[in-house]
Amino acid sequence: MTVDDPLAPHAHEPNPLPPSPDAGLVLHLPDGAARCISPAELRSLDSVTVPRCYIVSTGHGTSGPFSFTGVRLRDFVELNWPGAWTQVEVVSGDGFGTRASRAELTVPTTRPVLLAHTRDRRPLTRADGLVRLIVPGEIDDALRQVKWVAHVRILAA
Ligand SMILES: Nc1nc2c(c(=O)[nH]1)N[C@H]1C(S)=C(S)[C@@H](COP(=O)(O)O)O[C@H]1N2
Ligand SMILES: [Mo]
Repeated sequence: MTVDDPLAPHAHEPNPLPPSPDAGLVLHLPDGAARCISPAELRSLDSVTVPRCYIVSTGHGTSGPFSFTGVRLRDFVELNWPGAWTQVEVVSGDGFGTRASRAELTVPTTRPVLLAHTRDRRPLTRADGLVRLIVPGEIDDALRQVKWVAHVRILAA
């Protein structure tokens, strides 16, 4: 693991600026195939809304509550990869990321992990973080609330 690894522990200092104007993301499948997903395509999928989400920014205070709407990460994975999988890596264009295990993503909950495109019923702007990973269960800091998701990688082992 190097210091440039986006999945390594990160600083708490949030980057306020989008790394690029383009909000498309690339989905990487376990067989090596990759596919571009536009925000429009994401918006066309079944969505869920999770109310009362907070972004707990260490050193910058907490913002929220927000209601985030988006596609459950679990649904997104299963829609695109019907085979076996063990975890998902979600990485931004500015080198910030997190991973979630299949166990975490498939536990029954009304507050699932989302690929969010909408906040408080308004489309997220690129500056807001479009597309943004929302992990409602993370309530002590915001290190998994990945803005500007650029890569979603499904891992099978
Ligand atoms: N892509 C990306 N996502 C990120 C960060 C970042 O630097 N880059 N910072 C994280 C941290 S440390 C915080 S506190 C929140 C800040 O989110 P906000 O800008 O919506 O307040 O974003 C998180 N997600
Ligand atoms: Mo933070």
